[in-house]
Amino acid sequence: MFKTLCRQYLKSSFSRYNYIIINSCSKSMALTEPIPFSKDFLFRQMFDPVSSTYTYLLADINDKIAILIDPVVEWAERDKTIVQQLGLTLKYASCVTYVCYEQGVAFTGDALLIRGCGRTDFQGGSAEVLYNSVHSKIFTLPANFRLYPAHDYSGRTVTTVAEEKAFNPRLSKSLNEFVDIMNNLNLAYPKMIDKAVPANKVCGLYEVPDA
Ligand SMILES: N[C@@H](CCC(=O)N[C@@H](CS)C(=O)NCC(=O)O)C(=O)O
Ligand SMILES: [Fe+2]
Repeated sequence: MFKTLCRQYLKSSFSRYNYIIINSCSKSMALTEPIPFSKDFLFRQMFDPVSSTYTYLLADINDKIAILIDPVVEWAERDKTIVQQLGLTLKYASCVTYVCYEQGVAFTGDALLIRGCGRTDFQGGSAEVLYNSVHSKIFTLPANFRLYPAHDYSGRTVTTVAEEKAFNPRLSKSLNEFVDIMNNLNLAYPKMIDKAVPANKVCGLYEVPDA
């Protein structure tokens, strides 16, 4: 039996989406049947090309209550316009790992990225804590849960628990191997870190221009 897998990729030039449609007839461990979104669930994925950040708008279309996950302050006007035009009431905006069981999705923030993970070399970062948190909180979710990260640097938009357990080149390894990988990434000092870490420590409520 042929099943169709359709996945959206975002070109970071900000201008084009490519869709890859593959007919798959072989049994693969990583292919899972997604839990469909319920009819009253509104879902939007927005993108900031400067920091490669995804911002998610989720809403209940019956009571029109909305939440924003991983908002980027430079795009507050864009998000405000969408919320207003759709007649939604924004209840909450935050950078969190959030699991929505009913829709079969989890938003993984900087912890788990598609085939990657957030770096742990900032002040207070710990590879061991990250590994244990992903393994106990994300990898224990049902295999077909879709995962939406806070960033992707290669235009990928979504993954699944099954895919990351099988193919994540860091988090599928043992704890010791993971710590070793994370301690030897030798990443450049991030451009916006001196702004981002103090802001994150106060949940982003930092030098926010008055609305
Ligand atoms: N190259 C980017 C990196 C930004 C960065 O460090 N991002 C965090 C998430 S906010 C991260 O963990 N990125 C993963 C990575 O760069 O591998 C920059 O310099 O701005
Ligand atoms: Fe981030």
